[in-house]
Amino acid sequence: MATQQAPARTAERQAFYDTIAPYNLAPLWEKLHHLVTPEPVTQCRPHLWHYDEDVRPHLMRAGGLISAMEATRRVLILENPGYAGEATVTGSLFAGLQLILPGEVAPAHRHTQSALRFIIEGHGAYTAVDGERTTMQPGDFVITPSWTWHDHGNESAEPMVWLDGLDIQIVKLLGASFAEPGAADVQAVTRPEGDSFARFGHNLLPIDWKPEVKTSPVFNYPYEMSRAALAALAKNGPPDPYHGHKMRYVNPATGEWAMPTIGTAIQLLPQGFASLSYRATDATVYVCVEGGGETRVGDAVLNWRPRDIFVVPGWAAHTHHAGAESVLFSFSDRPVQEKLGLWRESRGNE
Ligand code: 1HN
Repeated sequence: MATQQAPARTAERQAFYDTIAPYNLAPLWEKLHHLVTPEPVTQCRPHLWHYDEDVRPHLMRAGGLISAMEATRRVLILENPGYAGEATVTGSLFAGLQLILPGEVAPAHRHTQSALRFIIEGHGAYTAVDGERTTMQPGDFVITPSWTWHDHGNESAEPMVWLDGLDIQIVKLLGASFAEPGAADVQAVTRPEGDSFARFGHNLLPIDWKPEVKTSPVFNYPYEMSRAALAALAKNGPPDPYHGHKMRYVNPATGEWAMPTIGTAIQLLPQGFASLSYRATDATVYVCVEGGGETRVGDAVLNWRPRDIFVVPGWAAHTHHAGAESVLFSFSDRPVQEKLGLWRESRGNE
């Protein structure tokens, strides 16, 4: 059987390691057990942010300190305590909360990182993607595909806050980050609002259209529609014992995940529902949209209420318990793991 511990570091061996270090050489047998572990080992910690108490007041304070224009994006990073200083919520994904105040514009730019927005509060701000605007409502899931021009603006009378999820660490690992500012702060509108949804969001596709990119051509999945689907499922049959009523957001052109690097899902947990223990290799970020309950991950108990955000590390067995009928939105790097043949799950004591 392969050894799980490094061999003894004798004085003679250490002298050898010191001799070869200047040549940029190192002994694998000192590192092997860290590099190839029998099971996933992660720095990612279970963690929960209570939005109303622990995030919102600070976010509003940031609103008085810097404008969206000066900041480019006024975002407070949700940093996993296991990745202090690394601006990341899991090993692969970024999460942050973005505030845009009435009258503000977050200027146009584009980057190879893909972004998702999940709307937390406010009504009526827009995001524009490659010439089309969409007005955002709480619970909407909005996509900014890789390398598309995007700007945000708030023409409503209230602050607007959304959760940003980006594949920053994935793009960094692969050395594929490119970014550029737009020629103008606000990009020209070239198509009326709702145009993409009319073409791609009704179980119909334009007759001769073929997808040219890997991201869904639908860029706003309205909460109203996802919620209606969940309500029907909850009425029509029993919940899955591990997931409740859980649906993934789909690219209607391919049947794939809506985004190539970030998998997104929405689930309804009936009142009193207690899930059976489950784990999968994709660390997952959840947002409570409605209801309230708790998620147990090892010794950690994460108590969630609407607008709270929490993280379940990869390969950590966990259970959800819903006090009230609850809706959770979630995202992870599952599509990447699946494409690479790495994704695994395990139910109960498997
Ligand atoms: C970004 O460009 C946006 O476009 C949001 O709204 C969050 C976090 C890190 C890097 C770029 C946006 C971001 C970001």
